[in-house]
Formats: sequence, structure tokens, C-alpha cells
Amino acid sequence: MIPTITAFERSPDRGQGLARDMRVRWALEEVGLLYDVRLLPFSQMKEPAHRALHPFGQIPTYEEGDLILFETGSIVLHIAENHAGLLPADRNARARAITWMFAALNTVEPPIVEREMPGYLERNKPWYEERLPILTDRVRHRLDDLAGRLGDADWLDGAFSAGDLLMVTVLRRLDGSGLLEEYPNLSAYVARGEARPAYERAFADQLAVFTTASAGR
Ligand code: GTB
Repeated sequence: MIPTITAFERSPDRGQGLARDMRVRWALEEVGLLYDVRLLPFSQMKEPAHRALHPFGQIPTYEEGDLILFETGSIVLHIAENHAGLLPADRNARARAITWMFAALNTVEPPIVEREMPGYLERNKPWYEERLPILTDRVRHRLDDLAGRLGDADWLDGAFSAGDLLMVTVLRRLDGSGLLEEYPNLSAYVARGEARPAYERAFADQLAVFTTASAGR
């Protein structure tokens, strides 16, 4: 059964692959699964029809027969558990890879998003300039530890896994901040992820959504 995911009809990132459907697309490409994409205009995201799939009215969602999932961590785990290629067979290695999935989403992504959001929502507030360095230091703190742990390794724990897939997509949200460039091993890690053929296919597909929408404007 071909799953269907949802994505922005017009992503605010203009096809940079920063919206979270990218990680689901990449996971599906890694395991070689065909999928359909339903594009959502912003006007429909909080409507009852979409909220029936996603209680918070967000993208992405994942539909496979009568299974409906939201939350990218859960969706990527579901794909990884049901298809070879994203989790090791060894039970302990598998548990460690899943631990890295949680680390990406629960420990590394929150300070990155917390630093990014005021730039959209609070830039004109009097506290913005004072708060930004504090938020930036929180990100650096995580990157210091992550860079130390990764060291010279290619991936976080042996072979590439769903943990790396999520971590790379999380780190990509630092694009344009200059922070990732302070950590050559993390920059190289993200570049390794981006060089994977499955990543390239996923990126091209989400970029095509943006270019097609722009051409029809
Ligand atoms: N925890 C959820 C998950 O992992 O699935 C978070 C889902 C989420 O934040 N979805 C966002 C959304 O639907 C899109 S990805 N937002 C609309 C809303 O909440 O009403 C976040 C995102 C959006 C845009 C960019 N960008 O333009 O760079 C980057 C990331």
C-alpha cells in the first residue's frame, strides 16, 4: 500500500527542505518506498478535515490504509520498523539508534527552534537583541556535546540510521545562522547526510513543489 504524506503547498522555506515533511520523504526514499504527497494550503491546515488527521493542524501527516500518524519522530520510527535500511538488526544497536532519534528531537531540536522563533515573532521587541545571545549559547552548548560525541566518526553509532536521519535534518535548521560552521565535524556530518542519494531524491521532490508553485504564480 502506497502511503500518503502531507506537505505545505507553498513552504515558507522556498524549497530549502527545512519543513518537516523533508525528514519523512528522506526516510521513505532510504527504504525505497513509493509515496504520494497531498499538498495543503495554509487555509486548510486548521480546518476539521485536516485536524482529523493531525490534532494540532500541522504537516506532515502519514496515511497508510487505515493507519493515520502525525509527529515526524513517530512516522520515521514506523517506517524504520517496517522496512529494512534505517535501524540495525542487533537489538541493542537498534535501541541505541532509537535513542539518537529521541536525542535529535527532544534534546537538540528544541534549543535550535527556540533560538529561531523569536527571529520571526519577536524581532521588534525590546528584549530581542538581549535574548538572542542567551538562546545562541544554549544551542552552542548542545552542539559542543554533540560534536564531542561524534568526533571523527561518520555517523552517531556505527552505520547510518534513523537517528542520523533525524539529527541531520535537525542540524540543517541552523542553515544561515553560521553556528554549524563553528563545528567542522558537524558540518561534515550534515554534508554526508545531504550527499546520500535518498536525501538528494527527497530534496529534489520537495524543491519541485516549490518551483512548480512559483511557475504557476
Ligand atoms: N513535532 C511536530 C513534528 O515533528 O511533526 C512538529 C510539526 C510542525 O512543526 N509542523 C510545521 C507546521 O505545520 C511545519 S515544519 N507548521 C504550521 C502550524 O503549526 O500551523 C516547521 C517548519 C516550517 C517552516 C520552516 N521554514 O520555512 O524554514 C521550517 C520548519
